[in-house]
Amino acid sequence: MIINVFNCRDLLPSDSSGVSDPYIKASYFGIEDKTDTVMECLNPIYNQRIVLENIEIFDEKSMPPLIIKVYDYDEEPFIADDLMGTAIISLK
Ligand SMILES: [Ca+2]
Repeated sequence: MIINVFNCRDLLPSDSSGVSDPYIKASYFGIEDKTDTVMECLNPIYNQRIVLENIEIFDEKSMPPLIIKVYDYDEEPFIADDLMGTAIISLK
């Protein structure tokens, strides 16, 4: 599965500095990958391709949705990145 990620617009600030460090993670059937992080930006431009390999479809009628999540990268160790938003895309 190939996902072309172009950009985000008008993201909300997640850091106390008033900006975010967003990246996009796509997952399907437990297989996931992400874009690079754009530091300190609320309108990031990615123009990247996420390729999810080794996906096996057995029944097209029961295909799960594609999950796209936007995270704010944080440099603090032992603290998870902040989830900024989720899109659930039906592929049926
Ligand atoms: Ca951050």
